[in-house]
Amino acid sequence: MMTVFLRIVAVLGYVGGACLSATPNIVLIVADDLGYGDLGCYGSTRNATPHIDALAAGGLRFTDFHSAGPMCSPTRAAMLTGQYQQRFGRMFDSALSGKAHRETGLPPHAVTMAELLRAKGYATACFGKWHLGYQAPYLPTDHGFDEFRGLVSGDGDYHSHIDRSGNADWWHNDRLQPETGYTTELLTAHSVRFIREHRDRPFFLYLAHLAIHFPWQGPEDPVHRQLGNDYHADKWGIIPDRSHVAPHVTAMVEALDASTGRMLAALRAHGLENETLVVFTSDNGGYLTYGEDFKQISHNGPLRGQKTELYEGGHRVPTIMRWPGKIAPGLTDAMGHSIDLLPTFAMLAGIEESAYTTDGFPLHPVLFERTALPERTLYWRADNSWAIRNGDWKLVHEYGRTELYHLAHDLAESRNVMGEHGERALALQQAWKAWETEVNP
Ligand SMILES: [Ca+2]
Repeated sequence: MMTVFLRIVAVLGYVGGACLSATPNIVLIVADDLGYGDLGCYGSTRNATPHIDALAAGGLRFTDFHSAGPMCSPTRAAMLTGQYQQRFGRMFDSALSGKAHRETGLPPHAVTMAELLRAKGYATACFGKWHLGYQAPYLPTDHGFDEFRGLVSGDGDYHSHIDRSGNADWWHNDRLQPETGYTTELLTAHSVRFIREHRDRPFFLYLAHLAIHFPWQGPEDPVHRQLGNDYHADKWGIIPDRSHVAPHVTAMVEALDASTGRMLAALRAHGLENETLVVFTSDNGGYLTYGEDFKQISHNGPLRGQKTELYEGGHRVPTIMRWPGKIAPGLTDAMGHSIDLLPTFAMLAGIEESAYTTDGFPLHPVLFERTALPERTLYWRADNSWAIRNGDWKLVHEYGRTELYHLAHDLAESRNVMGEHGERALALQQAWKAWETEVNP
């Protein structure tokens, strides 16, 4: 009875006024390090991504969507909690390290979207890379997920599932449980199985791919890591031509695309397409190069910079949302952000606003009415780098320099207009400082 009730209950409190007839299943697919230009629908001519392109053709494709950080852990903390990750401490400015952060993680008091949705009757699962804590009480099963399969560290061998420190890193809930197979395919198989098992009730599936994070290993590339060896100085995989990493990454992107195709086919096979919101995004921008050697890795389209940087290439990410019959297909230049997903999902599930706090906006006006979001300012901080965005203006502090860009005229952040707009830059800098003072715990 509960299930039936949840399926037919109207979504209340929707600001736009349109009445959505049912609470959808939610499938959140997060690629890792996937650049703004790595998909066909975002202009890639190198990678064939027909399934993700089809998802985009049937949904809404964002051109101005941002990850909360230019690295893995920061964005994940923000996305799952709907709050700036800085509220949970300085360690979320960067990636959680398997050496320095083994005893800590996303704090137990943080309320995640999985906890909120589970309390509303959703079955919840996380399949993939966690990277928000290495042990209890920081694991997915401590944060609202009924089921977890995958890895807790930031990277693992795609075949042997050994982490950078030489530890086994493949889990079932709160225990290590090895499985055989290529990471992207294993995660997909669990996801397809989960959809089948929960086809008759609302579910929330967080498919947090490791792809296309290093080690750069396509399905046909060899095993790289063995138990007990340290790979901190050799973490990238077996790359015979370091100046041309592209073939390995393309194979990874195309496996990711095949995975997406299987997910969409599973939804279709169970008749769930029209009752499922599918969100596809990335946790940060792609690497173009790494160190002196590794070149031709990802593409960030026309954007400047790459993963770890606060230029657009570090945090503007491909993002698609599809819900047939509810979200009209098309393109939007609305400015979205990782922190918007939690309030969006919460509103769709009819969760009371008093149940959570968020720094984000529900994306309902964009998704269902194609009207503008309220004006707002977005903030980033990554150790010594920071950025602030208001409208088309972006002030970015990177490599010790502070620069002002007008993104509508200069998406590539090539012409610093600080000299012509000093007062604006100063106002943005003050706003960023006020934000930083406010978020620090
Ligand atoms: Ca990442």
